Amino acid sequence: MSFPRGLCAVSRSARRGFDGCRRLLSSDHGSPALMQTRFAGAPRTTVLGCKDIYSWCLPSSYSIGHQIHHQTVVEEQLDPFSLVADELSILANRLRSMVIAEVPKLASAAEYFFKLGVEGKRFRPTVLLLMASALHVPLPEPTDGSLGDAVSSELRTRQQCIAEITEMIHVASLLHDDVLDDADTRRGIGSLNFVMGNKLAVLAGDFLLSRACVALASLKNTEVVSLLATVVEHLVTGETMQMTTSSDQHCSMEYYMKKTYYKTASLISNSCKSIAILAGQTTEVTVLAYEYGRNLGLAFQLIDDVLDFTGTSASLGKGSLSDIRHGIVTAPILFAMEEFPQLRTVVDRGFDDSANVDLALEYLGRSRGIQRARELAKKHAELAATAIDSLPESDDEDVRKSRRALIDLTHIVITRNK
Ligand code: GRG
Repeated sequence: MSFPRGLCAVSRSARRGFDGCRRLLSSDHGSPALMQTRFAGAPRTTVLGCKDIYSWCLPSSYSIGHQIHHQTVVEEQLDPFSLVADELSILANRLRSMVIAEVPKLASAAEYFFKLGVEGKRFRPTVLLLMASALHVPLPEPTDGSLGDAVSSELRTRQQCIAEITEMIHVASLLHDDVLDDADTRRGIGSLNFVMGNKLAVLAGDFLLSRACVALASLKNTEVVSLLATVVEHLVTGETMQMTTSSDQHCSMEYYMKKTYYKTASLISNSCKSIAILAGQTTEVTVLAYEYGRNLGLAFQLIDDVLDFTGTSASLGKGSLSDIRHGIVTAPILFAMEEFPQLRTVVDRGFDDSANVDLALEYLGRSRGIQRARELAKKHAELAATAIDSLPESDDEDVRKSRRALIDLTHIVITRNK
């Protein structure tokens, strides 16, 4: 199964015309790809030019061709991040004002990761703002002047609020995670627990979570409140699953995928779904928004787990090796174990001894573990792209551009090297 580069820009009707697309949407959070997309006999696309402007280290050949009625039209590559850049900076300012606290120590702790330059990749708000545009249904021309615009802008503000809440929940979970892991760095600077101590880091996480709750309540939508409250439960469940594994669970791919959904994919998938709910979309569309987020989140984490071994290069041992050193068994090792069952004994011994880490790396190097983890990420990226491609058609240029950007993101996620 191949994931044709640049397919994102191929118009949906053209794509349907030549692909043998089979969709089997799954309700099983953890299962690997249940959907297959086969692009048989696709006409060759000649790409004449492109632009590489991503901050996530895209391969230099990354490009897009646009296929309309057997004609190839070159399309300028748009950076998904720059598409929402203005809105992201408004969002960043609003977030800074939302986390102001009464007590100075708490204020400086809570704003720590919202300060200019330490905002992270802003992956989640970018996805959510693009999803909001991708699901935009242009209202009929208002007969009385600006009423239609006011409705649209009110909805956009509510959807931005979802992006803000999501980012606050995300940062709160990072603060707590760093305390649990006793981490000393995060986003290239000292982690908050390292700089201000565990107690303040935990309290700052609680504070962000409470501000997220207040913002969530202001939306007055019980379905969305319930979804995002469940996300917090999932974060805690995933974290607990990771720290309390039996030997069998340690070595189970199913357990790993379930934990990955809880720890990483639940937040982005349920936030995408919330964006669709606020837009008053049909159940079918909200499910597609959810599926996009779920599969993108799973692909994102699978690549994160590969990068932990390889870092920016393709060679083993070039990553931070933080997971294995913390005794966390991820997809590459699980796949390696399928090829070399004797690796299980190494895993069972734990990784306190660095000689054991080296032995596991040796098995991993001899196996197809890294490759298979990448392939699984690619499958999930394809599923995410198919979810966007399955949305009801739209003639609106901004809607189409945002959908293309969401599909481009699926490619960025699996080709990133940091
Ligand atoms: C207080 C909400 C709350 C939960 C507490 C500790 C815990 C329960 C949950 C931890 C969940 C966790 C840290 C999941 C990891 C998610 C993840 C992949 C983080 C890295 O995301 P990036 O790379 O980070 O997008 P940046 O720094 O770019 O934002």
